[in-house]
Amino acid sequence: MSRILFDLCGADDRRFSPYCWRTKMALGHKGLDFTTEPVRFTEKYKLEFSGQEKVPVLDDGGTVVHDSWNIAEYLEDTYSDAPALFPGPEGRLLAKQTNEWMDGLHRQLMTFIIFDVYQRLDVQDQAFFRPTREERYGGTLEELQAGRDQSIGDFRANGLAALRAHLLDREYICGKTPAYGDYIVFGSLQWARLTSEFDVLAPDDPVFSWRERMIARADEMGLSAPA
Ligand SMILES: N[C@@H](CCC(=O)N[C@@H](CS)C(=O)NCC(=O)O)C(=O)O
Repeated sequence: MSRILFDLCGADDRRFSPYCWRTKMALGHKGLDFTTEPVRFTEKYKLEFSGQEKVPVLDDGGTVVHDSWNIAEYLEDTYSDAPALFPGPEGRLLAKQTNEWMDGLHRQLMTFIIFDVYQRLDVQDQAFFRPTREERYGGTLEELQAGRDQSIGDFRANGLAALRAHLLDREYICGKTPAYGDYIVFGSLQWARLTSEFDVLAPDDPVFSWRERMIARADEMGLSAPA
């Protein structure tokens, strides 16, 4: 059976979408083989069969699911004998809460790397990205990113405070071993790591050490991606 993940693609075939990373880690966790189909921002025709315009889209032997959260639920319910993405009685609810929390941090995270992301795109995608993102975020890409030296301190101290506190007495967000809650947050930090040399994490932060463990986890699952 073929299993294809439609995955955002930048210049030099760089795969950095935070949401696609959530799905890749979820597929790896379940031990499911897959291939990827690269999709540029300007290649939305490749997604027409899914009835919408965003990645990730999973074509699982003809079953088509889009949106990273929907895909995680689909995988959990369809491959229930494989390791759980949402372990424990309230696991799904807690992961959904993490999903909403992380999506809430995306706007700020994006402003730290927005011009770097642009520079990682092919020319035709740059022409799509600049006007759409400048309208959405209310400034030029250069201006938005230039503010990062002032705002990173607040993000590290306050934006990540709940996550840091949670990691003080556990190795992973989901407990002793990583699961989908970890993959949600990792997807976003991986996005920043793969697009920008600016590290959004301080090296002495427990969140930094957790990210190191998650990079090792991705390596173990055959999903290595050099920064
Ligand atoms: N809530 C969606 C968000 C998906 C999303 O925003 N994907 C971006 C790539 S990271 C996309 O396809 N953007 C296309 C566009 O902006 O036109 C999910 O969790 O999958």
